[in-house]
Amino acid sequence: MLSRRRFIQSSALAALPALPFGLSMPLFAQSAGRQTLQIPPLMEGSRREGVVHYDLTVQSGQSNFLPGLSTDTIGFNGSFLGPTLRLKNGDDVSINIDNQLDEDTTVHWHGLHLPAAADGGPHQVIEPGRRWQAQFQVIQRAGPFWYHSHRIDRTGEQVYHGMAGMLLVEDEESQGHELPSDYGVDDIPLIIQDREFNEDGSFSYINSHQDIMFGKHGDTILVNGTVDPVFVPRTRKVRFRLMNASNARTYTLAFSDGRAFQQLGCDGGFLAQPLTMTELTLASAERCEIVVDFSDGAPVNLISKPLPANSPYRMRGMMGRMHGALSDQAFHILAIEPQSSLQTSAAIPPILTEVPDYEAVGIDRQRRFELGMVMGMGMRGGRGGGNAQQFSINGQSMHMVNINERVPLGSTEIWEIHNGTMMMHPFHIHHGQFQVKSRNGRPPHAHERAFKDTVKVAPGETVQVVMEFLHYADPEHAYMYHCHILEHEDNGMMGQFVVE
Ligand SMILES: [Cu+2]
Repeated sequence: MLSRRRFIQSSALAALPALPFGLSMPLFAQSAGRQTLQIPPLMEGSRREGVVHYDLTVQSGQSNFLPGLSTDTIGFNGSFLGPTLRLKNGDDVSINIDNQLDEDTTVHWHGLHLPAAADGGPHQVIEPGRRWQAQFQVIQRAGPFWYHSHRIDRTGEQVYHGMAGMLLVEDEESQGHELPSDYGVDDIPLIIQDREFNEDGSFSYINSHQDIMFGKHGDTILVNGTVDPVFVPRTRKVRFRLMNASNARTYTLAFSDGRAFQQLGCDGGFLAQPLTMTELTLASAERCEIVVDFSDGAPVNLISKPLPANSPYRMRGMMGRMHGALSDQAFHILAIEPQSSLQTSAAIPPILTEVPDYEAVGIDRQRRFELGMVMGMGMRGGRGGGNAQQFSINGQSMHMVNINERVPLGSTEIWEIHNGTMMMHPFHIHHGQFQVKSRNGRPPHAHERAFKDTVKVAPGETVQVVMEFLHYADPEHAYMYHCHILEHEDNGMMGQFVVE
C-alpha cells in the first residue's frame, strides 16, 4: 500500500525548527503547508427541567486532510471527530445519539462512572437510523475524558475513521482553581492520532497481519483532525488536554527545546500537586493535562520522541527485533508560535486536590488478569468475531455471551494485570477510575498517582490497580475490560464483568 511519503514536499521539512535530540525527524513527515490547529466546538448542553441535554448525530462525510484530496470519514455533528462535551459533576445529563451511518455502532463514555446500561459498550447497539439515549448522573472528578465507538469487532475501524471526541468534566474544585480555562484560548484540547493514507486520499486501515499484531500505526499525525497544525498562544500559560486517540501508537511527548511543563493530572483527575516534567509517555486512550509557559515568546514544537532505549514499554524479543522501529519513530506533533504580546496568566495553585487512598477502606478481593497473544503464522486477520482467537485475557477471547467476572456492589478490589507478551498493552477498565497500586511490586510513578482508567502494562510486568465498585448494581448489563490497542480489543483481548 502506498504511503503518505509520496506527498511529502521537501519545503515542509525545511520549515521545521532544529531538534535538540539528534533525531532523524523528518522521515515521517508533514504536509505541504501548515494549517491553523482546529479546535472542536464546545457543547455545554441545554438545561431543561433539571436535566442537561446534549444531541449528537453520528454521520459519514468527507474531510480534506491532504491538498486536493478528500477522505471518507465519520464524525459527530460533522465529518470527523466530534464536539467537546462539557459536563459538570453532579448534573443529571441526557445525551441523544442518532445513528445516520448505514452500519451499527455504539458510543462509549470512556472513563466515566455510570450505569452499565448507559455505558455505550458493545451491548448498547444503535442500529442505522435509530436513536440511543444515555441518561446518567455525573459522579466524577474533573478531568479530560472522551467518547468513542465501542462496536464489537469494529471499534478500530470506526474510531480510525473519526468516531471520537473529547469530554471535559468540571467540578467545584476545578472551577475554584485559577487555572487556564478559556476553552479554545488557553484551555486547548489536543486529540492526537496517526493515520496512513492511500494515494487517492482515503484512509488505509488494516491491510496486513502486522496491522493487527502491533495495532494499526500510521505515518501522518493528525491533531484535532489537522495535518501539520500550528497553534498561536495569546496567553503566557496554556493548558493542554492531551489525549492519545490513536488506535495503537504510543507517544513520548516533549517540547523541541526541552522546556519543562507542569502536569496537572491524568486520565480521571488532578494529581495532588502539579508535577514538573519534561516528557510524558501516553499510550492509546491515556490522557494528561499539562500547563506550559510561553512567556519567552519563542516558537517551539510539541514533538514525540522515540521511546528511550531503557523504556520498559519497548517491544521485546522477536517482536522487538522485527518491529522495534515502531518504538524508534519520532514525530512533529504541533508547531507553537506565540503572538508577540501575551496576556498574563495566574500562577498554578500549589495544591490541586486531595487524592483519597482507595486501599484505606480495605480490600475485599484480588483478581488476576493474564494478557495473551499468539505470535506469527497463526494470525488470520480480519475483524470478524469468528477470527478473534489471537488475543486473550486469562486464556479466553471476548465473547458477547460470556460474563467473565462478577463483582459485588460496594466492594473494593485489587485487579492484578500480568503481561506475558512481548509488547506493551494499555489496559482499560470500564465502570470508573482506579488507582495504580504497584508495578512489579514497586510503587507507581509520581505522574500516575491520581485516578486513571487506562494503565500501561509493559512486557513481563505485573501491575496492580485498586478500584471501588459503587452505586450501580445490574446483573444483566456488563462492563468491559480490555486492551485499548483497538485491533487487540477487536480481536479478542477483552472481557466482561457485572457489578451485582
Ligand atoms: Cu494489546
